[in-house]
Amino acid sequence: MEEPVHKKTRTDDDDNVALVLYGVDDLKMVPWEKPLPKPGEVLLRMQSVGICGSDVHYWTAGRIGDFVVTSPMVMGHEASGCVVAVGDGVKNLQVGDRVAIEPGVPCRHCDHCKQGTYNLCPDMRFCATPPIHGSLAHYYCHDADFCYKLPSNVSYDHAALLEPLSVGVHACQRAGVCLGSKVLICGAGPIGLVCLLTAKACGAAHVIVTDIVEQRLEVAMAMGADQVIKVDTKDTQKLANQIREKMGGAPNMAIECTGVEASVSTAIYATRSGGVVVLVGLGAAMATIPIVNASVREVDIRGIFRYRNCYPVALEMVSSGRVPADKLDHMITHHYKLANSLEAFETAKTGRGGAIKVMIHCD
Ligand code: NAD
Ligand code: 572
Ligand code: ZN
Repeated sequence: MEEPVHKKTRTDDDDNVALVLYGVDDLKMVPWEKPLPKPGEVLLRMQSVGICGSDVHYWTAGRIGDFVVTSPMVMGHEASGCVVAVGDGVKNLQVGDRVAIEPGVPCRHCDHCKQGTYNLCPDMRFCATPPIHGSLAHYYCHDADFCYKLPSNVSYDHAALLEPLSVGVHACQRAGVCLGSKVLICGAGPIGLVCLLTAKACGAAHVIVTDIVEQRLEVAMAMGADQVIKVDTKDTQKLANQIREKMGGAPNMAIECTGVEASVSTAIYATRSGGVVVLVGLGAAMATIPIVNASVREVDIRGIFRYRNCYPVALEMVSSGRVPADKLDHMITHHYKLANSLEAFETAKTGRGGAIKVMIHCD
C-alpha cells in the first residue's frame, strides 16, 4: 500500500480548511472550524475525495431538482479518511483506523430505516446534498457506524470509489445480474463504469457498454467490457437491433446510466422479453419512452435511489480482488491536492484531458 496509516504533514494540527460552495459558480477554499466528534461519531483526517457529477452540478447550477444551495455548503461525498479521535460510545473504530465513509446517514427511526431500506428514509442526511455539509476538508466528523474499516490492501483512493461502486452494486442487485447474465450498460461515465465492474464481478458472461464518446468506450474496454458500441444514430430500434446482433441475443437486463431519453428507449427495445431495465441515470423529469413495448413484453422498469447495505459488499469486492485494483485505477484519470481543488473541479467540469474520475488528496 502506498499510504502510511497516518502521516503528519502540517505543523498546526488545529488548522482546518474546506472547499465551500457559496452559490452558483462561487466555490472557495476557506478556513473552516475543526469539528469535535459527538457521541457515536469519529473525527477523521480526510484522505481521498472523488468529485462526482452532482458536486459539479451544484457548483454550476446551484441546485439539483428541489435541492437548492441556499447557504454555504462544504462539497464532497466520495471519501475516505483516517480516524484521529473517537466520540463517546464508539466501539467499532479506534484512532489510526483507515476508513471508507458512507456519506448518507438516515434517521434510524422511520419504517424504511427499521426495514433496512434506509436509502429511502425521508430524513436522510447526505453529504454535500443541501443543506448537509460534505467532507472535502482536512478534518470532518461522521457517524462511526457509517465508516467502514479498510483492510491494509485497500487504498484510500479505492476506498473513496466505494461510494460510486455502491451505486453499481445496488443497480446490479436491482437488475438481478448473476452468473451468465448478458448485460447492456448505457453510458460509460463513472457510474456506467462501476456498473460494468460490478456486473463482471457478479459473473456476467457478456457486457456491452454504449456511449457517444470514443475515449470513454476505450476506458470501458480496458475495464473489462466484452464489447462497446459508439452510439451514432437517433433510430433507437435500429440501435437496439445492433446491440442484440452484437451480443448474439437480447440482453437479460439493461442498466441505463445516461438519463438521456433516447438511451432509455434503446435500453427498453434491446432488453429481452421478461427482462429488467434499471434506470440509474436521472435526466429530464418527464420523458417519452416506449412504455407499451415494455409492458406487453413484461420488461420491468426499475429505479434506484443511491444504495443501501452496499458498502460492505463493495468493500469485499475490492479487497478480494473480484473487482481488480488495476481496473479500478483506469477510471481515476486525475489527481489533485486539496489546495488545488478549484483546478480539480475545473477539470471535472470540462472533462479536459479525458477526465473521468478526478480524485482530491486532502493530506
Ligand atoms: P456522466 O455524465 O459522466 O456519464 C454519462 C455518460 O453517458 C457520458 O459518458 C455520456 O457521453 C454518455 N451518453 C450521453 N448520451 C448518450 C447516449 N445517447 N447513449 C449512450 N451514452 C450516452 O455521468 P455519471 O457520473 O456517470 O452519472 C450517470 C447518471 O447517473 C447521471 O444522470 C447521474 O445523475 C446518475 N446517478 C444516479 C444515481 C441514483 O441514485 N439514481 C446515483 C448516482 C448517479
Ligand atoms: O453518489 C450519490 C449520487 N447520487 C446522485 C447523483 C450523484 N451521486 N443522484 C442523482 C440526484 N439525486 S436527487 O434525488 N437529489 C439531488 C437528492 O435528484 C440523488 C441521486
Ligand atoms: Zn455521487
